Order: sequence, then C-alpha cells, then structure tokens
Amino acid sequence: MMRKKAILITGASGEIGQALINSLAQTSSLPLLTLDLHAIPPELLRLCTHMSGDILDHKLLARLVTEYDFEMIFHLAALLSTRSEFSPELAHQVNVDGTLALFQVAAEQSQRRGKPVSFIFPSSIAAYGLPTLAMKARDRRVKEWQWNNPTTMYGCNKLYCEQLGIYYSKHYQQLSASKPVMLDFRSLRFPGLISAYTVPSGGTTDYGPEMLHAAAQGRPYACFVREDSELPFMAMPDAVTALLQLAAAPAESLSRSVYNVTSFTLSAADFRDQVMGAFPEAEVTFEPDWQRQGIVDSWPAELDDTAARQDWGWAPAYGLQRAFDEYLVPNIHERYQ
Ligand code: VAH
Repeated sequence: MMRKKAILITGASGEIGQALINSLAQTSSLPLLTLDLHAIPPELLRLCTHMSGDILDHKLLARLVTEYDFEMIFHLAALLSTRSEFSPELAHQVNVDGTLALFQVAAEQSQRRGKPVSFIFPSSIAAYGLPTLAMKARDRRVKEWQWNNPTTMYGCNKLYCEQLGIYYSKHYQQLSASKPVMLDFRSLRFPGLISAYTVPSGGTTDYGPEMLHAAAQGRPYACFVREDSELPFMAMPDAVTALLQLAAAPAESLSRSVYNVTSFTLSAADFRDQVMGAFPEAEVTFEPDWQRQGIVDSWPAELDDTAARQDWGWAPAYGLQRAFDEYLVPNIHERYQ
C-alpha cells in the first residue's frame, strides 16, 4: 500500500501548533497530520487529520511510519521551562526521548524515500544562561554561540536536541559503508511568544501574555517577575512566519542549523504600560517569585538575529507597538467581548 504524503505537526494543540495549523493549511499542498496528547479546537479539525496520542508511544510512531511518508515534521511537543522544573524527569522523557524517537522516524524515512525529511524544531532563549545581571547587561544582545549554559532542564533539553538534530542531519551513521540520505534539521531559538488567541501554560515568559489576557478579562494580575525584568518577545504570527520561512529556505543559503529570531525587547513594566494603555481599568501588581525570577535573569535581554536576516530574509512584521495596536489588543478585545 502506498504511504500517504503528509506534514506531521506534533504538539499541535499548543500555542504555536494552533497558529501553525491555521497558516500552513492555507499554503500547503500536502495534508496535515497533527499529533497531541490533547484534542485540538473543533474549528481546526477541518484543516487537518488529528490524532490524540503520545510521542513517547513507540507503537503509535511505528504505525504512523507504515501509513505516512512525511515530507516535513514540525516537532512542537514539549514541556515548557517552569513545568519542566517541577517534573525534570518527565521533561527529559518528553523533550529529549520524544525528540530522539522522532529523529529516528525522520532518519529512517529519509533513507527509505531517498530524500531528506525536513525536521523543523523550535528551540528557545532558554538555551542561554547568563550567570549574573551584570553579565546580562554587558552581553545584552547574544549571538547563537554565546552563553550556551542553560540553567533549566528545559533549556538543557532544547540545547541538547539542537545538537542531536545537527548529528542526525550531518553525522548519522558516519561509520557505515554507504553514506545515508539524512534528514534536514533546522531550528529557531524563539523569545517569549504572545498570542491573541491562546494563553501559554508552564512557561516562564508567560507573565507577559498572562498579564494581557487577565486585563482583557477584568481580572487582577500579580506579575511574578520584577518590573525591570527584560526579555525579548515576539507576536505569534511572526513565530509562524519564521518557521515557514526557515522551512522554505534553500539548503544552500543556510550557514547554520540553529538561528536566533526575535522582534522586540521590553521590561515587565513596559508590558504593564502597554496593557494599561489598552485596558485602563487593569489591576497589575508585581509580586516576584524569586525562583522564577532567577530563570528570567539568566536569559538574554536581546537576541542577535543577524544570521537569520542574512541567510533567509528574516524580518519581523510586528514590532512592539504594531504587535499591541494591530494584533494583540484588537483581537483580544474581540475574543473576550
Ligand atoms: C518558556 N515560553 O517560557 C517558553 C519559551 C522563551 C521561553 O521557550 O518556557
């Protein structure tokens, strides 16, 4: 029986996944196969074939390989940084063992079809670790190869899976007699992502989107970081654009496998000011959780995304003010009205 060509999206019920399904369904000639432990919103069901399942279920992956010929895999399934600190072993199983299982699937399919499976992997600013606020201020805008010393299980997982992806795309079976066709691994280190339609769970950058969505619902919000905490952020539409642009870039244009992408940097106080501008009645207080604050202080204030701009034309469409004025606030108003 011929295998069905498809694009696989794992973690499809997550924030990036839902945004990606909407966008990819409009542009892809291939059907979308989505996999997540959770159901996806009903309105997305007509855009994909959804399977509720676990990427750790080897029998499930083995069955998928007999039914589908994956042209591309967007592997989004992960436990985010804060949740991973509470369940580090589970985080390692999902974020590393789950990713390794998918690399094997993509490696075997690439060899069998004689053509690389594209493997697109969202990494994170969590892959960085600056030891002090003074160092964060000194090395404000980090390049991909700087400060790769993560202090969270999630950050360790992401950095290791980047290296695994490079292994599977450049060195896999390097001692075998015949050089196999290898998968084509490409990864983005994302800043904090903000969606108008979904609220994150288990992340450390969640204070931004949580503050905004709480204000829109008239709920008071106690921000768990200091007012002066600075991190890079990006509107979700730009995150999807970056994934699709990197996926479509000609291999010969890529000087690296892992790229920084970012849009704007703001402090938690800046975030509060933007929220108050849109929702003047909002009640925002600051009650730092010093453990989570330590994670935020270890992440860079800015990302140097020069390589992405030069290699595949990356440029965010939503800077800070446009993200709030044209994407976040109008859509969030509509969502909670
Ligand atoms: C997290 N939002 O907070 C995710 C992200 C930039 C960090 O990967 O864990």
